Amino acid sequence: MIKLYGIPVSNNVNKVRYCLNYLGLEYEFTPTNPIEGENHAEDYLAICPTAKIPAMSDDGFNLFESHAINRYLATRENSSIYPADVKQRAEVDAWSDYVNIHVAGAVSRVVFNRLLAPIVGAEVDEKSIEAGLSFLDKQLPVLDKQLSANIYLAGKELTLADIALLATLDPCEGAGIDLSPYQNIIKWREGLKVQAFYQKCYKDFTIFVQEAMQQMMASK
Ligand SMILES: N[C@@H](CCC(=O)N[C@@H](CS)C(=O)NCC(=O)O)C(=O)O
Repeated sequence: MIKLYGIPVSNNVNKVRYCLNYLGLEYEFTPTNPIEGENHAEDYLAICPTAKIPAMSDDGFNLFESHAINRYLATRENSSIYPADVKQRAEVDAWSDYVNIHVAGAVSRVVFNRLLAPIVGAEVDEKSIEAGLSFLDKQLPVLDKQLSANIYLAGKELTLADIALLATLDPCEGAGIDLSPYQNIIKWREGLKVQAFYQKCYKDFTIFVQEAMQQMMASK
């Protein structure tokens, strides 16, 4: 049985949940909450030496990093969301890396400061929000252009690159990141958000944050 470690408020964790759902794989969700320091417990570090969420265990095979986990799962299932053809696969990797390196980091800056800092009692860094937003102003048009010429990021088929971007953009509304100038992204996103793999575990990000805050208050 596959075990997934993390909390649903993390879009990196949800990236793996969307993939598991898309592949139709059963899994056990094992709550591991960094806000409570559970990611530094000895038994978790044995699974995930980086102390990040998500991590996965597949009958004793342990793996961390959401993109590596998704590539493993799709390859294990022989799924076209991570194509076997070497060139198609490389294109999926290129778009996934772009999302992971250039988009996710900028979204995280805004999300952390606008939504999570109050929960963990960190100081809000307005400069970091500004830097994140101005970086997104440069990256989102690239994605919008790609989606004006293609149904999905890497062409005609849905791939891991789409799952990565979908999860990365989940907190945008809650964090006040305006996607309205990017109509191709909006259309692509609407088409994916109605699908079963997404509906099965999606919850409005602001509700996740409110719940996390309530839990924190209750445990104090
Ligand atoms: N590149 C990693 C990022 C993982 C990551 O940063 N996870 C955050 C939650 S979204 C985390 O574990 N934060 C807790 C910490 O750094 O202590 C991935 O894609 O899995």
